[in-house]
Amino acid sequence: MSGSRENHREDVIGRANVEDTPELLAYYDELDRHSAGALWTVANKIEPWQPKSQSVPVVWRYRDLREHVLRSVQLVTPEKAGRRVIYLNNPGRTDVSAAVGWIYAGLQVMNPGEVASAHRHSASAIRFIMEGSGAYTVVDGHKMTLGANDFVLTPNGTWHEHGVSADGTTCLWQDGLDIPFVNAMEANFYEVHPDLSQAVGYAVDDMTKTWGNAGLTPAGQRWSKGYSPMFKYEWAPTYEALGKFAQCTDGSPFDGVMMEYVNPATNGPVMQTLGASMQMLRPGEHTRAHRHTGSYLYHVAKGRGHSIINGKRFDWQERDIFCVPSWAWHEHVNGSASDDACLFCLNDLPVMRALGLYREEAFGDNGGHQPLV
Ligand code: GTQ
Repeated sequence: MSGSRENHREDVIGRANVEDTPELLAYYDELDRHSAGALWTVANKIEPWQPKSQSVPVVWRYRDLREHVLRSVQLVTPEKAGRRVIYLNNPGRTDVSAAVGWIYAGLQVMNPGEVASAHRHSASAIRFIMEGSGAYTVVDGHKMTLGANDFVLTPNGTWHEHGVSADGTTCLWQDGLDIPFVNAMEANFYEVHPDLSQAVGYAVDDMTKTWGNAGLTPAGQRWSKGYSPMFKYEWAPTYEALGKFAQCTDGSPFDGVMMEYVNPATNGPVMQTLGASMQMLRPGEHTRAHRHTGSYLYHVAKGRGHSIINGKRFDWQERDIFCVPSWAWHEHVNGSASDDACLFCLNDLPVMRALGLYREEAFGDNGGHQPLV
């Protein structure tokens, strides 16, 4: 028995609507034995009217999770664990270890002087620093130093290792990767560096010093790889840019003052599969609801507030992480009347856009706000 055929009966002309009979059930069993099936038993499921995300909206509260992440320091070493990470397991996506949709996320902790061995894989990653000092990542021989709300790219195929310098403090950060997506594509390779670590071959932070200058790129240098040469994006210039943009825009009715991190060589997304943005919700701002295809994983970089996702309220504060599944209605509220709130977002929009799957819709009723359920 295929088991999936009881999920859907819709009395709509043009949609599958075949009653089970003993003869048909026997026929389905026969097909099953031949590793085949009748399309009308699954058609309404595999071709929904609109996207049906298996992910559920979740807030991972840092004040609840932090102590559990820190406990892992007593329990395992980076050498034994490879990566000392507690991953965010969306209740609807435990089968693929995703935080939302096809995006994986985890919280990693590292003590001063520790380093995780160098490796590379087909999955692309970002590492977004939450707390601590002395964090660094080496990407293909380029060493990037990292502070809170900075993030570094470790694009697919690049050797990378994470560490915390001996004079630093315990660091916690969020990893975000496209592991579930690359696995779904059945294209994931993984390799440990033969020396377990790589030599640093360039001036520290060179890729950001070279490519991260607003409106300027290095004369005569070309960059043709599919990911951004600016391996690290820092918080201070990001926040400054949002502040400047806010002076001359009303912002998006759905997202406030929002800017996308780009590959300075192309103005495209930072990596081929993962995009990132930072948005500022001004004091008291309450955005209008909309929905779009693509999965969003938000990290509260600053402030506090709440989001209403598919009619349910989710409160958040600094360092919390929450997700908006594909095609879920969502609107954001800054909970402070005097200070701004900033949301970092990791998403799969580059995939949606590249494949022609991006679609967006505004919530029309009720002044653009969802009724709470
Ligand atoms: O740093 O490359 O959280 O490969 C999970 C898998 C981080 C990494 C994770 C990984 C990484």
